[in-house]
Amino acid sequence: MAARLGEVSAPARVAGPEEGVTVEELALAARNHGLPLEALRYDVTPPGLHYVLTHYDIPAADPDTWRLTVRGEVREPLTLDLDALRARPAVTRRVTMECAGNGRALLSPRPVSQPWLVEAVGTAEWTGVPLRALLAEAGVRPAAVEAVFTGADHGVERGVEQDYRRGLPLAVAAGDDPGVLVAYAMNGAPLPPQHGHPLRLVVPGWYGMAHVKWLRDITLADRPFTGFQQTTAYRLRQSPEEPGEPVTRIAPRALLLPPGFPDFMSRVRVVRPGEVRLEGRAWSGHAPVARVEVSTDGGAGWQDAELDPPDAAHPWAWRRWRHRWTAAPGRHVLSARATDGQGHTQPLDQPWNRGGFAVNLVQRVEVHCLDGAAGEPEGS
Ligand SMILES: Nc1nc2c(c(=O)[nH]1)N[C@H]1C(S)=C(S)[C@@H](COP(=O)(O)O)O[C@H]1N2
Ligand SMILES: [Mo]
Repeated sequence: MAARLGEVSAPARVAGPEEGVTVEELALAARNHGLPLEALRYDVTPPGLHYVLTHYDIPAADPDTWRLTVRGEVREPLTLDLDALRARPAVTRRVTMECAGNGRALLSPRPVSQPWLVEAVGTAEWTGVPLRALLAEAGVRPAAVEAVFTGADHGVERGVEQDYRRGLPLAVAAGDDPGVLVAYAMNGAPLPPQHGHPLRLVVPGWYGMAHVKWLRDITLADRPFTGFQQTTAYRLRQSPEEPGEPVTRIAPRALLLPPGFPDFMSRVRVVRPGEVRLEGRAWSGHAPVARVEVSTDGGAGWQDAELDPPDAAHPWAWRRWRHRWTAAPGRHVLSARATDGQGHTQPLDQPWNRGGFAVNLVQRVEVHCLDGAAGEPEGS
C-alpha cells in the first residue's frame, strides 16, 4: 500500500518566504468553509453558517442501518442503532467549536494546509446521549485508559491510509466536565451530512479535531492511542523531528462582528464618522471568558469592553461583548482581546508552530472611516 500511495505521501510543508496560497490550499478552502463573520451576531449559529472541516469525503450514511459499537475493554459490548440511542435520556449542550488550524494562514512562514484566517468557528446546540452513560452501561474495565473514536470516512494523509480516528483519555471521555456527548441532533434537527450525520462526538471546550463525525465505533483501549491524527497530526512542534505536545483545549479568542459595510475585493470595512457600536464574541475552552478589551488604534491602547453577564446554562458557548467607538475620518485598525477565568489570554505577536495549531493571535480589522462629506451611496 505504501508504494501505491507514494505520490500522495508528501510530508507536511511550510510555504516558502514569497510563496502565495497554492491551488491545493484553494481546493481545501473551497470545500471547507468558515463562518461568515457577520454571523457572529447569532447566539446559536444557523445551520449552514457553522464552519465545516472534513479531511476526506463526506461518507454515505443510511440512518436506518447505522450502528454504533462500544467495545474493547468493556464487560458488555454494545451495538446501538439510532432508535436505541434516541430512546435513552438526552441532553442538549450549546458549544462553541473551533478548528485547531484557525489562524494558520496568517502565520509567516505559512504552514501549508487548510488556509483559515480567523473564521473556523461556530456555536451549535447539540443533542445526544452523554458518553459517560454509554460507558457506564458497557462497564469499562479497569485496564482501560483511553477511548478511541472511529468515523466512517476514509482517506489517505501523508501516505497513511486511514479511517478518521482520535482518542480521548478515559478521564475526559467518562467525566462530566466537560460532559462529552454522542450527538444525533444539531440545533434541534438531525445532523446535516457535513456535520457528521447521523452521529458525532461533541467534546465541549476542545478543538474541533476531537469531535469525531460519522461516529461508528468507540473502543476502550488499555494504552494511549498512537494513530495518525493523534501522534503525527495535531501536535505543537517547531521542527518535524520532535514528538511535540498534543493539541487539546481551545485557547481564548475574541472576534469582532465586522462593523459598517465591506469593500468587495479587500473586505476592508467602511464606516461613517460618529458613534459606531462595536460588538463581537469571545470564547475559551479552558474556562468562561472573564474580560474582553478593545483597541481602536492598532493595539497601542486598550479599553475594557462590556461583556454579557455569565450564562451558567451555557458555560461552553461564546459570550457577546460590546463597545462604543467614535470614528473619525481616516484609516483605523480595530482589535479585541479575550482573557478567560484562568488567566489565559491572546498574544499580540504570533506564536508559531509547524502545523499552525492553536494560533490565537489578536485579530486586526482594517476600517476606513469616510469623511462626513461623502456622497450618497449608489442605489439609496
Ligand atoms: N470523522 C471525522 N471527524 C472529524 C473530521 C473529519 O475529517 N472526519 N474533522 C475534524 C475537524 S479537524 C474539525 S475542525 C471538526 C469540524 O466539525 P464541523 O465540520 O462540524 O464544524 O470535525 C472534526 N471531526
Ligand atoms: Mo480542524
